[in-house]
Amino acid sequence: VTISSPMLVIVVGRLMRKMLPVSAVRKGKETWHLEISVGGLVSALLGLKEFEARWIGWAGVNVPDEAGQRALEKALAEKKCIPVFLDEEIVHQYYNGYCNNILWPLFHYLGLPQEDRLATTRSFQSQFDAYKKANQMFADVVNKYYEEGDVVWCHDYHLMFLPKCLKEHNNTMKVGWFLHTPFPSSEIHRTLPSRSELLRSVLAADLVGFHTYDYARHFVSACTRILGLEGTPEGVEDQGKLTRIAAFPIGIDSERFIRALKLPQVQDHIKELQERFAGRKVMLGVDRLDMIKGIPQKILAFEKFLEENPKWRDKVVLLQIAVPTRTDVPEYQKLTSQVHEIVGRINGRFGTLSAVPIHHLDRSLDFHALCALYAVTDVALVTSLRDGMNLVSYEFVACQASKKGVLILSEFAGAAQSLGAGAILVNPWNITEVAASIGYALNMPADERERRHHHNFMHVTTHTSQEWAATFVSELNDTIVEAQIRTRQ
Ligand code: ADQ
Repeated sequence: VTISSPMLVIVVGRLMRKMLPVSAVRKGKETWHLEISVGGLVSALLGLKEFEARWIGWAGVNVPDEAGQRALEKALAEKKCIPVFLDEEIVHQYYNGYCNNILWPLFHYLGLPQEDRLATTRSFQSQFDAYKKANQMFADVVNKYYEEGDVVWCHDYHLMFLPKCLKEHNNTMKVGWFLHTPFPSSEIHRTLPSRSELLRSVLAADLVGFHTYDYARHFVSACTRILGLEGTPEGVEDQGKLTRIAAFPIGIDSERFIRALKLPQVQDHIKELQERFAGRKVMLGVDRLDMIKGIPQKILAFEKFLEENPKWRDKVVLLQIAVPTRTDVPEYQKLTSQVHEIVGRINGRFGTLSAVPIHHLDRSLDFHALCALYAVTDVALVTSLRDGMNLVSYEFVACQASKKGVLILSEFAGAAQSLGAGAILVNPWNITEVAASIGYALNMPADERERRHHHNFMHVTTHTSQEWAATFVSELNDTIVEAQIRTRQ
């Protein structure tokens, strides 16, 4: 008799590169090209020895025909991934609409869409209906593959309705849910028309996790104020059922970065960059081009610094690497042109025939190029207006063992809770303060830099993604055992 080990079923809104393992491109009627990422969550979950992992998510492509769907299922199965097929209309209403146009901005304190209030209110219900429908489609796929003993871990704001769908079908299923974004103050959450339904569905999970204690506290207080439920230090209780709520700050696979820096091609790249920017201090920003990352605010602060410190004008360069995302959304297009406009103005103002103060790239860099950039940086600038955690700040610290550069970090990123003692914390809205911090960072004496770096490096290399995943899953298991004991008593 063969007993298979329990499966950790990881359900994500979208299977994709960076955080998640795979992206799919159709090459022919029944041929798919899959790109697999080894970074982020994938390596975190490889560390979970007692479980095998399987991924379920929307493949990010529309596959209307049966033959294409079967071929994609087959190709993904080899990578331990199972696709959920969503048609174009659902993607429009659910993924682009409710997830990215409503929940994403709201959870980052940007409020509900306001351009055309009536149209938004009217379409709100249909987007929420699509959200529920899509979550049920994810649940159907989970149910199809689920075996007793498996643990189901749902991720992010795309799947807040999933715990309820799963538990309604099978109340003994072990279900955890983790939010990668901030959970906002209950005063923000209560503006959402579907506020109660969403909270109740999340509460169907056995364990609910957030990056920081503050987000967990906001969630509990939303449950208290909106649903009238009692919040205890352990979680939220509803009609005798306790949902455990806790903070599980994510980390990175720091070893992967440290190892990469030793590779000859990365060392060569580091030397090239050092030569190219010899005589200048390097400042770095790496972000997805998203409103929440505070890119215009960062560049304006850099401009103010140059304005006030003429002697630095030819001695410092800001490299801003911004991967475009959600390029079909007008707000994101507007942001791109706004950033280009500011960069152009500043380069025109402070550049010379031989050098410009800002290099702005609208693209993603491969892993090795990114490591080399982190390693040559003197000051990293993370100015998110809100950010669940912010892994860029962790990655920078992991690559700074020799340089011991300075991290300027927004107090509105979750990472401020863990790297606050080593970083210079700033309010990104306060451009004068950020400009002053740039000056402070560039002039920081070596012993202070070392002390600050040491603090952050210790944190980043001990609070890894592997540890994060293992802690969440083991807590989920414990929660269920405790609940069983309580029921027996
Ligand atoms: P993101 O908003 O995507 O993640 P972040 O945590 O910084 O933000 O992770 C971004 C990842 O993409 C990093 O691994 C980074 O290296 C990579 N990346 C960004 N720009 C890049 C570029 N130009 N080229 C190459 N790689 C690039 C969401 C939440 C965060 C939370 C994470 C994890 O918004 O707050 O920390 O999930 O939970």
